[in-house]
Amino acid sequence: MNRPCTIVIPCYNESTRFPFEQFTTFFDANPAIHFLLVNDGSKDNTIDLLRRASRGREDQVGVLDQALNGGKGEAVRAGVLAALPREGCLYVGFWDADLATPLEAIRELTAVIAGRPELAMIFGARVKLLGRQVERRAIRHYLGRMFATVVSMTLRLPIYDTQCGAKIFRVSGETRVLFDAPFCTRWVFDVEILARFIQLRGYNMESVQNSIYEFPLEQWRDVAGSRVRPQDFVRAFFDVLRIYRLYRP
Ligand SMILES: Nc1nc2c(ncn2[C@@H]2O[C@H](COP(=O)(O)OP(=O)(O)O)[C@@H](O)[C@H]2O)c(=O)[nH]1
Ligand SMILES: [Mg+2]
Repeated sequence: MNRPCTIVIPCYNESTRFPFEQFTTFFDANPAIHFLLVNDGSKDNTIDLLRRASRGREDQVGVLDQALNGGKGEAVRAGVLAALPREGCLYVGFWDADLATPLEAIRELTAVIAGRPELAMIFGARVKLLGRQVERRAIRHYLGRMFATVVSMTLRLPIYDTQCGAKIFRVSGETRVLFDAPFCTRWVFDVEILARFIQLRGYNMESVQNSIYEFPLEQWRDVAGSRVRPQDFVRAFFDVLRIYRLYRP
């Protein structure tokens, strides 16, 4: 079967949180979407769960088992690099395992990027508009807004939401460059991808802005059991500074 899109799902210690039924139901209802479930050196039985989710549909749902825990960015990177050589792979993305963004949005994001050849990437954006269900705890909402503002000032890119765990990229020569080298930060690799893209486009911000699309999600909810701790938030600001120094012209 022709499967133009691979979605990488990074999974770390997800044994009690992984929405198994939601995933398998979606797999069967959407046989044309390829998935790669990446176990990132989990200390629990996440790998068994992932193998079980893939069983009987191995062609459509792959499992990548990383022996060591490298963090979300590295798990995503390993998954993307593994997916790129797949024949017929036109889009590659990643999605948080807790399904804070419902899987249904994969089709919406893919439809937009497919219809607009100038786009290199499309990101889910958590915008709390009337008529949409975007539920985030107030503290995370405001911290998140602050972070996004700092990032958009640092990168000089008016982006609203860098940290949403739902992103899809058009496969091209550029994609490999974006994911080739290990990320220097653990939690803000999304920002690093953007910094690499800006560098790749020769700091031509018009070209960058015309190639990225933020898609306001219909639905997003904070899922309990987040691995992000308050100190990670502080570290994230320093990480943005590091990215700035590493990638500035
Ligand atoms: N690979 C990897 N993934 C992680 C790690 N921690 C969290 N994740 C994954 O990253 C995604 C988002 O994690 P989550 O804890 O929900 O973070 P939040 O929603 O940003 O607060 C999930 O798919 C997790 O399984 C980690 O150390 N390594
Ligand atoms: Mg989460």
